[in-house]
Amino acid sequence: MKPAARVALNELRAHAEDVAGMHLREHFAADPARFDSFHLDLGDLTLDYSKNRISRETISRLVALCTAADLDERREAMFSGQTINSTEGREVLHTALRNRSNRPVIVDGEDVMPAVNGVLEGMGRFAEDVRRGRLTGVKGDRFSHVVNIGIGGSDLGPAMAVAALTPYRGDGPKVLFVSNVDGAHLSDTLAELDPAKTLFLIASKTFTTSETMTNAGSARAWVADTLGEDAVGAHFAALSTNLEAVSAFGIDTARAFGFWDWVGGRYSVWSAIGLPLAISIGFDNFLAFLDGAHRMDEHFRTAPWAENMPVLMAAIGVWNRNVLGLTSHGVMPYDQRLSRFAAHLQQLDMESNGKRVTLAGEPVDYQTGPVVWGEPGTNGQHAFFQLLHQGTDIVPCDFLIAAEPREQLADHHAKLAANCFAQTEALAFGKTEDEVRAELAAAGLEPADIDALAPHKTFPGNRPTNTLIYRCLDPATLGMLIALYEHRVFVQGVIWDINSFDQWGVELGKALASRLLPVVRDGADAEALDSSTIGLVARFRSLSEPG
Ligand code: G6Q
Repeated sequence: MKPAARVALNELRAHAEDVAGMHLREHFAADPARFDSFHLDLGDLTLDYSKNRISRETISRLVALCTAADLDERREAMFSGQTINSTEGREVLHTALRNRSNRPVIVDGEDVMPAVNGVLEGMGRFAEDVRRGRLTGVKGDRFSHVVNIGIGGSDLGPAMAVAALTPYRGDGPKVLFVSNVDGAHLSDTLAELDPAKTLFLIASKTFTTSETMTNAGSARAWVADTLGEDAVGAHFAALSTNLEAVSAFGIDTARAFGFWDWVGGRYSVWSAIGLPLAISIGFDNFLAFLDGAHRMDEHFRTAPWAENMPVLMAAIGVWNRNVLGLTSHGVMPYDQRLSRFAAHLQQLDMESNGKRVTLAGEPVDYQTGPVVWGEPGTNGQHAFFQLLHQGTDIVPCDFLIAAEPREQLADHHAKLAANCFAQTEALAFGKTEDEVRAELAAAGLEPADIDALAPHKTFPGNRPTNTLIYRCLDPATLGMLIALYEHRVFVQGVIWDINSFDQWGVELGKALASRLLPVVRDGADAEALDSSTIGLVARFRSLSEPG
């Protein structure tokens, strides 16, 4: 951490002794209009951050921390295409992919915008051709299904967004996702499909990822076996930065949509990796999705820190993590179609900020990224919310909800919203032992029973949450929400002085599995391995032998 940021963080820790001991009940009692000063609107998106254990002074001090961390300079370095991913020598320019202003973005002396717009146009033509049946299978059938084969960043973002925007599909094909190298994923997906009506998108930045290439090979065989080798061309397209490998696989480069090494996998839904989304919702809606993200980019670039949504969310996250010592972060969309949102954010946040050394390579002596997890409400309430209310760990959570339901089904949406707000209320204010005792007495319980039950029914409260409300989950709003979290991750990475854009932990996994494959599959020499791995491989091979 930069020396000035360290000073600011230490000052925050000293300040915490005054403020963090104060219960949220007291904060709200002291300032009955607390919501007014602790919420922020950006168009139809509102962030309520009043239910955090913070005061106005905390916000000023968090702003000072951002300034001390040179956030201004780092943000400019990202948007202007400097090589901020230092360990891979790359720029970080996912914002250029949704730069709807077309302001030039210069990399190596050249504006990248014409190339970005060129790929976008090609994606638009292809997406609409598939949706309208102008592009067909080899026998002239309209595509009823599109199967995206990719993993990690080449899967999670588009899979989440396709699910989120299901109502925009219209009469377009159904888009499915296969990621796991477990053959069950591909087999179960293809079981329902007709090869003559299926289009495969092979999504891989590198076009070398073992899981994706294995699934792509099996999908190719499925098409060739059923429709003939010559059919492959009509049933495949590719999304990649490695166009040579795409050709070698047998996909015509006219059906390959490129992007650039300055797009990180987990930030790539805005690039050609977004093609399955563009096919699912139509190109105009895809452009609206980019517009929403661009709107958040402009807000992040221009709003003062104290009125800047991603900065506030990031800074409060640092307060929870580094000052209050909280170890995980929950994301609870009260929006069923955001069922994969937490999974996407998990990758975005944990792959970006799960780092243990600074940009200079020094081990950090403070906590970096928290564990991120979550599930849609109200389901979570009937499962793990018990721990959120009464467990020994305090988990700060973000709650998300749309004001307008898509489905006009009785009072479902009012019930959904009432649950969402009630949870944040209960987490913040809890229920004191006195309140519990009064309730039990009113219910006619004997004093001895009240004594026995009261501790179990007491809720400490004082558990921090943010709530995000938006009008409805449309493409622009989804774009804004994803970009909001991307910038939140960026700001935290700046404060922690880490590289949020490499992923050596992922690379390690890729290398280790290929070393073991010959041992597992072919029984190759296992001598150099540890006894546990040797034992497991031997047992695996003996159990999998026929008969
Ligand atoms: C994302 C990571 C990782 C990556 C996958 C797939 O930021 O780098 O999740 O997206 O490993 O990689 P390919 O797209 O190269 O197949």
